[in-house]
Amino acid sequence: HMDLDTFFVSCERLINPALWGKPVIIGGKSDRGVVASCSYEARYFGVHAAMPARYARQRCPDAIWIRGDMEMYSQKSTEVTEIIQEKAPLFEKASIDEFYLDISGMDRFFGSYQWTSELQNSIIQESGLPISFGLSANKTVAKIATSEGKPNGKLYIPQQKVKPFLNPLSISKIPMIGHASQKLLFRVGIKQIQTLAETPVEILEQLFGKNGRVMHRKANGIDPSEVLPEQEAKSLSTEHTFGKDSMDINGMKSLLTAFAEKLCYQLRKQNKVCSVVTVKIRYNNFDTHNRQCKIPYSASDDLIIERAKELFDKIYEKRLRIRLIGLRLSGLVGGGHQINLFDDTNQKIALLQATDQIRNRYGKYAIQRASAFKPLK
Ligand code: TTP
Ligand code: MG
Repeated sequence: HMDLDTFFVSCERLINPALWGKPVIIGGKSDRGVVASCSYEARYFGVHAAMPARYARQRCPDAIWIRGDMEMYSQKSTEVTEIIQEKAPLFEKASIDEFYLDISGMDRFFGSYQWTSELQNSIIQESGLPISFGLSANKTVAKIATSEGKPNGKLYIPQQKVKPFLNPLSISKIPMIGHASQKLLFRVGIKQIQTLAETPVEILEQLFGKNGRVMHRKANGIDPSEVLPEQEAKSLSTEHTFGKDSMDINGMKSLLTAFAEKLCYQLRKQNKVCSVVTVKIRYNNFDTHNRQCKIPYSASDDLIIERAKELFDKIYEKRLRIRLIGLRLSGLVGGGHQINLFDDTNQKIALLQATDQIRNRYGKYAIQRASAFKPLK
């Protein structure tokens, strides 16, 4: 597993070396903003990713704030991806700045640790960005090793060291354990990975359903999931043909709302953001019209719902009956977790995360905006 160090900050330092050695925060500084990425000098004061700007300002008043430039970051991300692609036999891009590589077999020729160290050096030399790696027997342990070794880390955990490595760590280090699961586990007295590993799996199943079993396995250093080479989707779309042609404008907008919610959820699940929104209308005479607009990179429902409705207003010719309506999100790039945009407020992000968690657990239609529910006339 490889992950770039303080990725957005490191990109900014490339174009402005004066930022080296200083506390730097990427994100919106206003009361509504959040921290997207921060340098270690800022972390020293307790600043961390996803922290509301208000708190970050209090903790580190001297930090240098930069609003961020997604365009540049995704370009640098592509540059690093290309270096890895050229050298690695099989890799998966897991987010804007992290990669899983399956290098089984390389050890016979080079020794895996040496091979990965050389790749790390090439990335640093060629892209100018610092990157850390964790090398181990599976994805989960490798990812945890990366974060333990950061920054400029290179940590190798051979199979026989996996348990001793994991045991003393906090359960929060296991990638699937988010804030809510952590709270629940803390409440029943499970804080260390070792305790989690020794908890009977039935108890975890009672608490977390099927996920409990996976969690238990991961705590024991077991993760059979494979490195999946990228099958890059260029766009996400959905459309619906009506049983009966309609000219109900509010009903159409409600449907577009439901489409946008569904697609944005898919985007966030894939750690992606989009930059183009397209609405498609087919009238009952089969005339088909598309209209698209560019947006700043986003996976946020609010913005995309708003744009979709505006596009609909622009292309819909009143009193014509509609046979089909569709929504497409394109211009996709890896977006780095769930928070991509500097305009999202804490409450909005918390709301998206909470609804995503409900969907992850109970299915993608478990929760929807009421405005996505207007029956079509
Ligand atoms: P991370 O790899 O989690 O963070 P990082 O690269 O800044 O720091 P680290 O050295 O610990 O890896 O995320 C990669 C980028 O994704 C990060 O630079 C900014 C973006 N991001 C957000 O926009 N919001 C978030 O909440 C997080 C965690 C990351
Ligand atoms: Mg990173």
